[in-house]
This record gives sequence, structure tokens and C-alpha cells, in this order.
Amino acid sequence: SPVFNRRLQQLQAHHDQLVHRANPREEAGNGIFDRYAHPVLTAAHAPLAWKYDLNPATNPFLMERIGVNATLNAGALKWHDKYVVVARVEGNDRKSYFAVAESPNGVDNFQFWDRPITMPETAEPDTNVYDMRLVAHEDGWVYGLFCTERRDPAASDADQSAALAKCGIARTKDLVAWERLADLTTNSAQQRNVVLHPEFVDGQYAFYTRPQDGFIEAGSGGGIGFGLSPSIENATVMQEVIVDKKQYHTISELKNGLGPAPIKTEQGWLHLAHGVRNTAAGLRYVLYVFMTDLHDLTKITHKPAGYFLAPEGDERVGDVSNVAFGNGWIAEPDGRVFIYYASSDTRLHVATTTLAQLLDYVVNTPEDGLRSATSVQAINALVDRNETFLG
Ligand code: M1P
Repeated sequence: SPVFNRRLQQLQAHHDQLVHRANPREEAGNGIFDRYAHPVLTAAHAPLAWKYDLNPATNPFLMERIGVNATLNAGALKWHDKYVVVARVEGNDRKSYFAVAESPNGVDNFQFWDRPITMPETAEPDTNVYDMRLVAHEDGWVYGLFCTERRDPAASDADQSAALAKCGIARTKDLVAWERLADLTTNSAQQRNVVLHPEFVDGQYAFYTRPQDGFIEAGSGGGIGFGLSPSIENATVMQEVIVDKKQYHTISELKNGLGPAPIKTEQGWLHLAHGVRNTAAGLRYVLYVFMTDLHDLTKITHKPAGYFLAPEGDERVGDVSNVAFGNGWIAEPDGRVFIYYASSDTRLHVATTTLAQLLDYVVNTPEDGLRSATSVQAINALVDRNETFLG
């Protein structure tokens, strides 16, 4: 029909233009990282074949049959010379699933592979899966650790929102076929933001965890934890040491969680995480960076005050406004670092920097003195040093 043909042409042209759009770097950043003009992945990047019945006989109006609502919180990996993200794609039905998108340069031309990932389930089916951390482990597998959410079996019929969050674990050699392993067992009732350390520690698999009491509230637990498991097939972390706890009147007052697996540097392990505080306008999620000791992975050696990246401009508004969330980054052998972060649970962005800049940032940014007076002291110390240069 003419309607079908006209719409198909328009849809294809629009999609084509979107996925091939150049993404210029924004000028005058903060010297720590650069932002880019456009998100790298939006709901509109989803292939038309995922959404439309393209048969004119069964879909004469060329109506959308299956909607895509958002693309967010992606794991990332350099894969055969391509920059690859495994995005959390959320449908109009609120269910999330994983899908691989690749780019030749890491900042634009991201295109989804033909189909989303078919993630096998365990004997206890997942209601929702999201926020994959991709890790190329030294055992030779690529692991995807993600949140698996199921209805709380103890919830009454009247309560249709109580959920149990656990860490799902899957591994792959090609990012297409995934082997699902048992969910991580820990002492905590709820786990989100679990990350696999890329190396063995004392011959064991090492996990960063985020124990919490409730689905939303960290409660008496919380903080970024660390623990070991002798096996990955039936991973069990019996003891979690808190590496970075939530703290009063900081960006992580309510809770925090690790982003991607850390990057190994000569000075220590570099971490990207998110911190959450409560406000009259709801929760505010920002990203922060810290470094742990090369040998004692539970010891923080450097932690700049405050946030590294907060949602800005259009990033501040979306399905869950005032959120920056990052669970994927790629460190290149030449020192460039690509940080993939989502804004307001709606779309995915990239920020670029270098290892040298991140190290300078993490080592030389003042730590949080935890009081207004210490913040002023830090400024005064800087102004004192600057007087020599202001002439
Ligand atoms: O809505 C903001 C984020 O909330 C959760 O993060 P956390 O477990 O730290 O509270 C997750 O659902 C995450 O996907 C989401 O972006």
C-alpha cells in the first residue's frame, strides 16, 4: 500500500541517518574528560526488524508492534578492533534484555547486531535482567555479570513491586552464544552491581559486590564489597569486606555501587563507580573514581572528593531523571579510555579521556574533608599556591 511504502522509506532513511551521524567532541571540557554532542545509543537505534512487522499483507499501516523504550547501562569491550557495548535495552513492556552494538571508533556509528542476546535462564527464570558488566577474565572466558530480578516470593498479592535482586553470571567466547552459570550466592538478601575482577586473586575468582537489605535501600549493609570464590560455576562469596562504604553528606550518602571492572595501572587499580544521595527531587546518581592498592584490593589509596561526572543539560531528564550510571569502559593500549555512561535511565553516551588524565585526576584531586570548613581550606591552599602564578 502507498502508506506502507511511504512509511518504510521514511523509517529507513531516519534510522540510516541516525546510526551514521557523526558525533563531534564538545569543546572546552574540564580537562579530565571530553563529552560528545550526541548520545551513542538511543531507543531509536534499535533495528526496524525488532519493532515492525515488515510484511505489507499483515501490517498494512506499518505499525510498530514491539516498542523499544530506552537503551542504557552498557558493559563495554574492545572486540576484534571494534568498540562493542552490551547495552541494556528496555522495551515498552518494561522488560530489559541485552543487545550488542558495535562501532568502528567508539564515539559514533554504533549499530546493533541483528538480534538481541538470547540469554539462557537458570531453573528459576529471571523476570528482568539488566546492567551487564563485561569482563575478559584471565581464565580465557568473557563473562557477563548482570542483575537478575524476580518477584519476592514472600510478597503478598497486594504487593506487586517487592523484588529480589541477585547477580546472574554468564560466559561466552563470541558474544553470541552464552553459557549461563548459577547465580552468585552471598550472605546478603539482595545483590546488584556485582563485578568480576579480571584476574585471579589467591587462585580464586574475585568479586566486587553491593550487599543491601532491601531492593532499593542499602539499609545496614551497603557499600562496595569484595570477596572470593573458589569456583565460577557455582560462585559463592561467604565473606564480603567493604571496600568503600556509604558516608554521611557525600555523593554516596544513600548507597554506591561499582561500575565496570577496574583498569590495572602501575599505580593501582582504577575504579569507576556510582554514588547515590537522596534529595527532595528524588535520588541523584553521579559517577566517581577511586584507586585501590595493586596488591591489597580492599584498600583504597586515592579517592577524589565528590563526583567525576554528573548528569548535565539534556542528560538530567529522562525516565528516571538526575541519573548518571556507568558500567562499561574501554582502555586502549595507546592510553585512550572510552567511558560509556547512561543518562537518566534513557540513553547511552561516551566520554573520552586518557589513562594519564585519569591518574592525574585520581592522585591530585583533593580528598573529601567531609566538612564545609575543610572544603574552604582546600580552596585556600590552592589559591595560596596560585598566587605565584597570578603575578
Ligand atoms: O535508576 C537508577 C539506577 O538504579 C539502580 O542502581 P542501584 O542498584 O545502584 O540503585 C539500577 O536499577 C540501575 O539500573 C539504574 O540505572
